[in-house]
Amino acid sequence: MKFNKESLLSNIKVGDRRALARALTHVENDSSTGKFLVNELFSKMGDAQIIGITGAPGSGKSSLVDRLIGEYRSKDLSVAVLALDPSSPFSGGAILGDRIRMLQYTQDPDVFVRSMASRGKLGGLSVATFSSILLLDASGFDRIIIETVGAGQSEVEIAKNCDTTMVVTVSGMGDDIQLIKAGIMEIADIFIVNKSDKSGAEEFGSQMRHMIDPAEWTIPVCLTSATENTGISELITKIDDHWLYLKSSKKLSQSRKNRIRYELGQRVTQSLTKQLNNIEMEDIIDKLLESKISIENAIALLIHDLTK
Ligand SMILES: Nc1nc2c(ncn2[C@@H]2O[C@H](COP(=O)(O)OP(=O)(O)OP(=O)(O)O)[C@@H](O)[C@H]2O)c(=O)[nH]1
Ligand SMILES: [Mg+2]
Repeated sequence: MKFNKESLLSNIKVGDRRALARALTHVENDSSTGKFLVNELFSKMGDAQIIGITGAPGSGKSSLVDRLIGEYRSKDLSVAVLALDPSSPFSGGAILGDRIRMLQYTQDPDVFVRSMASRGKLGGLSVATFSSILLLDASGFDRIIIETVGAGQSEVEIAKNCDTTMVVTVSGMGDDIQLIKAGIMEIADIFIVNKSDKSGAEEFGSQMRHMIDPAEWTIPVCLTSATENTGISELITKIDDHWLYLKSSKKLSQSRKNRIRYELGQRVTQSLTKQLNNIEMEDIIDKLLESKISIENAIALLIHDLTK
C-alpha cells in the first residue's frame, strides 16, 4: 500500500507497523511529511511509559532490553525499542548487533525494534528522538524503550526525553568514581549493576546504595544478569514503581512539559544557528574591532537582526 501523509497518520493511530516504519523514515529525514506528522501528533502524547537505558559501551544494554521485552511480552504488554547508534550510520556494528539479537521478535506484532543513527541530517540527536517517540507513542505501545550508549551529551538527551531513565554499569571498571564525576547520578531514576554473575557486583551494588541520598524517589540499585536472566522481574517492578510514583506525584505531566520545553529549546537553537550562518555581520565585526560597540551591543544587534 502506498501511503500519503493523511493515510500515514490514520494508519499509525490504528497501529499499522508498516505505516509506522515509513513515518519514522520521514521523521529521520525531516521531510515535509515528517513535519506534518510531528505537527499533528505534538499535542497528543499518549500513555506509553518512555524508558531510557544508557551506560558504557558493552555494559549489556541491548541484552537487558532483550530480557525486558521478554518480560513485558509475558505480561501481554506491547513494546517498542528505539536503539540510537551514536556512531556513523555506516559503521553498522552496533545496529547490526541489535538487529540480530532482537530478531526473535520479528514475528511478534507487539514488538517493534528500530535502530537510528543518532547523528541525523540536522546534526543533532534530539529532533529525531523526540519526534520518533511521538510516533511510537501514537502507535499505542505500552512501553517505549530508548537505548543509547552513554557518551556525554547523549545521556542528557535521553534523560530529557524519557519518563524513566536507567543507567547501566558493571563492577570493576572504576565506574563508581567516574559516575560521580560525570554527574550521572543526577539523570538516573534507576541504577543497574549488570553482569552480576561476575564477582564484585554485590559489593559494588552496596557501595552505590551508600552513595545515594534518600529522597522522595530514592534511586534503587538493581543487580541483574542479562545472560543468566536474573534480577529482571525485580527490575521491572522498579520501573513500574517509578511510573506509579510519577503518576501519583503529578510529576508525569511535569516530565512531559519538560520534554516539550527541551525540544522547543533545541529547535529554536537549531533554527537560530541556521539563520546565523546566513546573516551578514561584517559591519558588526568591524565596529567591534574598532571598539565602537561592546560584545553585548554586538549580540543585541545580531539577535535583533535574527528576529526581524
Ligand atoms: N557475563 C555477562 N555478560 C553479559 C551480560 N549482559 C551482557 N553481557 C555480554 O556483554 C557483551 C555486550 O552486551 P550488549 O548487550 O551488546 O551490550 P551493550 O551495552 O548493548 O553494548 P553497546 O550497544 O555496543 O554499547 C555481550 O557479549 C553480552 O553477551 C551479563 O549479565 N553477564
Ligand atoms: Mg547495544
